[in-house]
Amino acid sequence: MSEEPKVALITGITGQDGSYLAEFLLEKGYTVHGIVRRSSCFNTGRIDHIYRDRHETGVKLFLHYGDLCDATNLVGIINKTEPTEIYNLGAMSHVKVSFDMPEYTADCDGVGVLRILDAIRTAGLEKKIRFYQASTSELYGKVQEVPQSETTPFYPRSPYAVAKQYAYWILVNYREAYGMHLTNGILFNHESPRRGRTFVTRKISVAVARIKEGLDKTLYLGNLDSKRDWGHARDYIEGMWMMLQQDEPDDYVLATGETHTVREFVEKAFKCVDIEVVWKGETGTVNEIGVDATDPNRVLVKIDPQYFRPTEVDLLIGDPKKAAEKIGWTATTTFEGLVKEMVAADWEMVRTAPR
Ligand code: NDP
Ligand code: GDR
Repeated sequence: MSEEPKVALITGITGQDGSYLAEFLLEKGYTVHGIVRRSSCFNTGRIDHIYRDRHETGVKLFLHYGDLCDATNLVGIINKTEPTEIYNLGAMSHVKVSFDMPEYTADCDGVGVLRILDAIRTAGLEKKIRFYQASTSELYGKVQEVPQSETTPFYPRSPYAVAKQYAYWILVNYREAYGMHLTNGILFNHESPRRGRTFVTRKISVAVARIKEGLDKTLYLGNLDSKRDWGHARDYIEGMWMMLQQDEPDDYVLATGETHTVREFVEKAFKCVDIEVVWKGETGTVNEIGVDATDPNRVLVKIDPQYFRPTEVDLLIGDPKKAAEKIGWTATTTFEGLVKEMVAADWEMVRTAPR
């Protein structure tokens, strides 16, 4: 008996995770549909390499204009593509920006999930589609317990996290109310050379490369003391897929189980290009400054208060036991390996860019 063809629909396909997931699913033989937003300039840089190949290789990747804020459009795309799996990765994903755009963030990241779940029901596909929601460790916000697991209480600390909490619970409600195969992946921070440049890890790796090449002098950062459980996006998108292959839908934490400060990331990243950072000034104050150990006159890092958030998430460290036991997922990339890969990629990018 031949298996039903696998068809995936990815919202947020142009983002970090969406691009890795599209590659991964195409490799597995899926037909992949992605939703892209109309923009005045190209916004498909992360997937151009697979989209272009399609003409020569017959790669089954199709793009559709759409938006999580447009219900009619979502119904149309789901009706037309009839996916067997939907990965909802689309979101206004920047925590700091969500304080500037709280209403839009609630609409896209919160109500957007309701729209897509209802679009599935409108299309009459609620028994056919398996759905993954990009939930987040930001739900844990103000520390209630460590490490954080599927049973840790939520205490969101940003408009982004509050919107994602709505998304989390509307999914659970629809799962219970309508028997749909809906899964929340509560993912801790995951990074890569494709990470957006305004997130702290990529901001650091790009700056390290530019400082090493003499193009910049100083990197401006906010809170160096917050701790994050950082993994590699490539590992985490595989976990998303593994969750949807389970007979029963459930919610899972994906994390490394290790935590590091932003300061450690900075030190390790500069170390990759043989620069040692020495910290001056009082810890945790705006006076804190990082200088080059071999040249104390060279200021590598300065604190800029504009990068602090009105409410911060101080400590994230996940407990990935359930994912390991139930679906067999574990993170494979170490913190050291992640930093090295990101710095190496950006150093190469900076070195080879036309000047
Ligand atoms: P990115 O910011 O890299 O990508 C976000 C994607 O969502 C982009 O494709 C973006 O399109 C799209 N998007 C934004 N607004 C809309 C909208 N209104 N309608 C449709 N699409 C939209 O995020 P990541 O890849 O890092 O993260 C993927 C998901 O996982 C997000 O939902 C994020 O909140 C969540 N998450 C991420 C974690 C991480 O550490 N990376 C951890 C936990 C959760 P465009 O390219 O046009 O901007
Ligand atoms: P986060 O990621 O808020 O954890 O959300 P981000 O990289 O933005 O911040 C991590 C920590 O670094 C501190 N920080 C700075 N952050 C940024 N962006 N820029 C700076 O200059 C800077 N200086 C210090 C922050 O205060 C914070 O403590 C990410 C996103 O991908 C979310 O979508 C996802 O849900 C969570 O990870 C899990």
